[in-house]
Amino acid sequence: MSERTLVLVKPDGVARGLVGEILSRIERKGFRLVALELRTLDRETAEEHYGEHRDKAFFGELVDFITSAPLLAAVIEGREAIASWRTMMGATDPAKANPGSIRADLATLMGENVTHGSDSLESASREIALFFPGLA
Ligand code: D4T
Repeated sequence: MSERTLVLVKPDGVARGLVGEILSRIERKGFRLVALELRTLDRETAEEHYGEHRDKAFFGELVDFITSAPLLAAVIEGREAIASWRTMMGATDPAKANPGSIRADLATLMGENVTHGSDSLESASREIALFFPGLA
């Protein structure tokens, strides 16, 4: 099924110059870019985006990090885009990510793991509406 998912290249990925590498993987895979924007997140949007982690010990650091510098927000579209993009990213902990995935290839730290992708149809709709309210 063709579906859309939210992709973030987090501030560590932008600062390290990995935007081109990551967009290149998305394009080579065959996904379509629907929206693309470089922006620095405000705390309110970041706290809403990571709302499910509000009670976790790492929440404050997570919000500090994601708002610390510009990130790249994108919406991509294609067959099974949500699951497929999560496979391309690899596990949240880069040390456990499958070889060939973005996090295995390009990251070492869980708190600076370069990318984000929605984890379900529901979170994809919620996150796309949060980052790109203009998209239907
Ligand atoms: P995101 O949401 O950033 O794409 O990551 P995941 O979907 O892969 O993982 P997540 O929601 O469980 O975690 C969100 C974010 O928090 C950081 N994190 C996570 C952390 O710093 N320490 C931790 O123990 C966990 C579980 C990494 C990603």
